[in-house]
Amino acid sequence: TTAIWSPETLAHMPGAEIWIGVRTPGTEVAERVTVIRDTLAADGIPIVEAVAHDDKALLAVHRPEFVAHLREIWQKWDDGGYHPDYGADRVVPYVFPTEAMLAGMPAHDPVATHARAGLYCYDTMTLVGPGTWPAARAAVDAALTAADLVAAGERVAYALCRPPGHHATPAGYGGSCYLNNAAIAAQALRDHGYAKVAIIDIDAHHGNGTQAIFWNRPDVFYGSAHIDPAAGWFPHYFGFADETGTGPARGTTLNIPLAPESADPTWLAALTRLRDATESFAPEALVVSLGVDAAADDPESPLRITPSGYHQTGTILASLNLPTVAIQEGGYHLPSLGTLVTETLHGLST
Ligand code: SP5
Ligand code: ZN
Repeated sequence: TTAIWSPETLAHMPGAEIWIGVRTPGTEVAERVTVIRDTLAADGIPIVEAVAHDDKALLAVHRPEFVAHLREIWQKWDDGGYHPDYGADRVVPYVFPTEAMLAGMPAHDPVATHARAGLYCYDTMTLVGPGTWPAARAAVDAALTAADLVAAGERVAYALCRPPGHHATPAGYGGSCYLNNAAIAAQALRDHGYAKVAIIDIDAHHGNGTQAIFWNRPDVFYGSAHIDPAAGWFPHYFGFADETGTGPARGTTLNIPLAPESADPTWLAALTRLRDATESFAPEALVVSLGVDAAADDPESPLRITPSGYHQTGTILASLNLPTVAIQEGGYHLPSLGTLVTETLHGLST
């Protein structure tokens, strides 16, 4: 197993997240990366820096106008004087042009930056600052470097991506995610010639962005076990068992929502179901959306998975015997984060 990271991923400092109108410090911090990197290093896992890649796979999964918006919105916000005039040191939308406002009418594209800020953003938790684009784009390079290593013959490569990606949709950011690193890795594997690719998402939250990107693509399977959105958990609107894909992709999405307080036995049974469904899909490569926020001590989910549970998760996925790209997603308990990741990677490498 080789790990890939980029120092540029440290540049993203959202500084806060605004949840139910309250500005809190936020848990998706740069220290997540250094903690994981230091634990991997202490464990003897080789770590290399990401290699710069072009936008081909990125633009195959995200709309170009969305990508351009993310690249430019911070500079426009800074130029707009929102910080000196109002104390707004991050991009935070205040108008969201959802169906509630559009009401079926043809909307005019606004010019004002404070209006445009809501165009491609779907929550108030996911702030944009000066380092957001460089970090998100560097995370994509880490994912693409991992895909290259696997295509060149490594059985497992791990991209220490930050910010995470699985909530980023074809044209929207949210849930602390901006660009969908796992979807881009899956697309890159397709471009490398793997005819069918499966994504198994073990982050505690449903990866609504990844599901959306491949919703009508029969060549990419999406399977996820996650905290039941019906119990009040993000992303709230998606992640239910009846979401299975559409058209030619019907049956290539599998969601397994889990009750709060679910522990290793329930979790490992779900992972085994995901494994078996993946085997039936018969992919040529695997992407693992490797969030570790289902851990017992994580502040962002009420699931109760142990380090041993993560090791066994890796073992179950390894039994698919597929070239595997693992992509870091969530995981917010700094004292245990590194161990949870290395346990999973050890399992994956068996
Ligand atoms: C990638 C990822 O794991 N995204 C998770 C986004 C879910 N965040 C929801 C935040 C809800 C408010 N957090 C309050 C924490 C209370 N302990
Ligand atoms: Zn998560």
